[in-house]
Amino acid sequence: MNSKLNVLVALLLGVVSINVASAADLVTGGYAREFQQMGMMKMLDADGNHMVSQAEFTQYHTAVFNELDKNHDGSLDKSEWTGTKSEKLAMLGTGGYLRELGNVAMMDAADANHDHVVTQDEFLTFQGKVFAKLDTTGDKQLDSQEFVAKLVGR
Ligand SMILES: [Ca+2]
Ligand SMILES: [Ca+2]
Ligand SMILES: [Ca+2]
Repeated sequence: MNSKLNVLVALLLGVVSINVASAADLVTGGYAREFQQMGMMKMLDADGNHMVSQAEFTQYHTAVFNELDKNHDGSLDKSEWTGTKSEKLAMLGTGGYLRELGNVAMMDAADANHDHVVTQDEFLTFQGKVFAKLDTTGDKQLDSQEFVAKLVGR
């Protein structure tokens, strides 16, 4: 009886966690809100043509990664992810954006193999998914409408 109950509880918990995972969006609502701003788009649009190309998106996030990676070992641990941001990094994004990026929930989202560090590869792959989700026309360019389009469901 007891073990049956345990199995039932485990099943229920399993169902709940699966539901949470499948309903979860790529990024947190706070991150989407702070990232999808025209001010942020300007920072990503390196050549100033009012479009953010996939190359610009990757270049930007490579720069962010390099600034987060304080000990330059090619991966971000929790203290680097959530820690105080360098002055150079503060130039790369708004305070709101950097605060939301520094959330543990965002680190978990980017940490594809769940080893509690985010490698540059994981970070850029994750950001590539964000780009793909925003690039609804699939032309590897984000115009301002795509950039601010609803990224998080609900
Ligand atoms: Ca551009
Ligand atoms: Ca590091
Ligand atoms: Ca990892």
